Amino acid sequence: MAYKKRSNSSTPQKKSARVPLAPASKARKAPPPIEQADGSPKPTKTSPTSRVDDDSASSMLRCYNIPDYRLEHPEFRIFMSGEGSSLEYSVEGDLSAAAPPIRDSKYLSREQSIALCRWMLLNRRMEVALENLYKQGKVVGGVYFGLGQEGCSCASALALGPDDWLGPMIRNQGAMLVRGFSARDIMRQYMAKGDSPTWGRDASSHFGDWQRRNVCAPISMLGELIGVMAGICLGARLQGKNVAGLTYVGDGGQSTGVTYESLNFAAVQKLGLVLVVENNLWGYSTPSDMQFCVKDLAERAIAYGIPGVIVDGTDPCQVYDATYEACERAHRGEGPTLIEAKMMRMKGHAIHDAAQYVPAKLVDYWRNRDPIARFENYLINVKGWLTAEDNHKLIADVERELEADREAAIASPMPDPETDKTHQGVYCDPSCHEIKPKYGPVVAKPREQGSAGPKAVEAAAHLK
Ligand SMILES: Cc1ncc(C[n+]2csc(CCOP(=O)(O)OP(=O)(O)O)c2C)c(N)n1
Ligand SMILES: [Mg+2]
Repeated sequence: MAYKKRSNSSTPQKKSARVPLAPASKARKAPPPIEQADGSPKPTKTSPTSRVDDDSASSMLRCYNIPDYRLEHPEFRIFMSGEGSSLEYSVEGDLSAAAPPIRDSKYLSREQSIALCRWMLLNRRMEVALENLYKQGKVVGGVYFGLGQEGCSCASALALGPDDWLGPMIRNQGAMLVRGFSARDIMRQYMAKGDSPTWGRDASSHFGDWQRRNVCAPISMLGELIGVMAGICLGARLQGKNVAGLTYVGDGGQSTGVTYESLNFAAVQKLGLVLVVENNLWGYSTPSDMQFCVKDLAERAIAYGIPGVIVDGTDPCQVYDATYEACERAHRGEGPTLIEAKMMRMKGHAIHDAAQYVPAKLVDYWRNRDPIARFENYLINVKGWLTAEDNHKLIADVERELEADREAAIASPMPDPETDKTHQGVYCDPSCHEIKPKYGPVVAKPREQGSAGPKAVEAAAHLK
């Protein structure tokens, strides 16, 4: 059997202009005026809900704008052949193209850029250390990697303000580092140590910190975190503050029903959700070509009436700028943004998956677009913000930090069955702890005409 699928990515070699982020609704272009018999333009209605009284199809035409920050537009086709254990994928397209340059950020300073490079490096080296710990039999459960996605995780988290919230997924361990967790915390967690963030009661990256770091613990059920983050934004608004709630979903996870429901809710309520759709071309062993029919996942933003934007997920500057602008919108109370970050999952789903189904040529193509190597080169050779010597020092510093964290994590004790922490606090009761409003007393007032937020009657009902 030969399965041939449509092209994978965006339009070929179309040079994209730098376009400011604008809400899709605002970016709609009005349809060209249609002339009436007397030569005067015929009025047209563009609202999706408005009734159009004439029978002209073109009068109903609406155009949407999805800004695309990328500097290249790869075009591949994935073919599937064989069945069962002999099933394999092959790829066709221009795989010889040179990697694009890093796009200058509108916002990142020299210091921030160097810090970002360091986070990305720490993210990668920590995952190498975790892989080794797993092979030494020290990890309880599996290990998940964000290899090739470090720029996306770290740059997006760096764009958050102190009052904003992060809801990371399994591949966003870099985001957790940026938000203040240490590699030691993450390694202890994977080894289910007694002094790990969950005291050994859960493994992998299932932990957060709602008190100090504003991090919501990841949830395994794909898409569920989006509603939780929307709820956090709603809670903050009821306390008088518009915050951004950044979370992620994969190309596979974006097709879940709860993603639709949550994003629609956030859109209607104009909540500051920032959803990064990590289109890493695979959902387990299924290529993205076989998961959805839209050309770009950012297009789905149109259906929610919110802005959608495409970035190269291997370019930290593009990711930072798009996330920063989305957070700014969130702070202004203008509602959610969907950012599609295109990149490639450079390892299997988790450590147990050798990802032999991925065509080797495709891996080589994306290896050439390594976010860390390109960002280092950008800082040293393009911007002149880092000397090669400083870069060596930075790498040595990261390695030193990691080694100390790794040793401390290994030396940490396993949970003690006799201590109360091991079996307490799994279920919460009213005596356990009190969750106080973080930003101010909860208030619900009638919505002013045209402003964001729930209607008066709804607010009253919600607060009962
Ligand atoms: C609702 C739900 N369905 C199925 C799964 C099982 N599952 C875990 S990861 C995964 C694939 C996810 O692919 P994608 O969303 O593209 O994320 P990636 O792993 O590529 O980052 C699946 C199907 C799940 N965790 N939750
Ligand atoms: Mg995926």
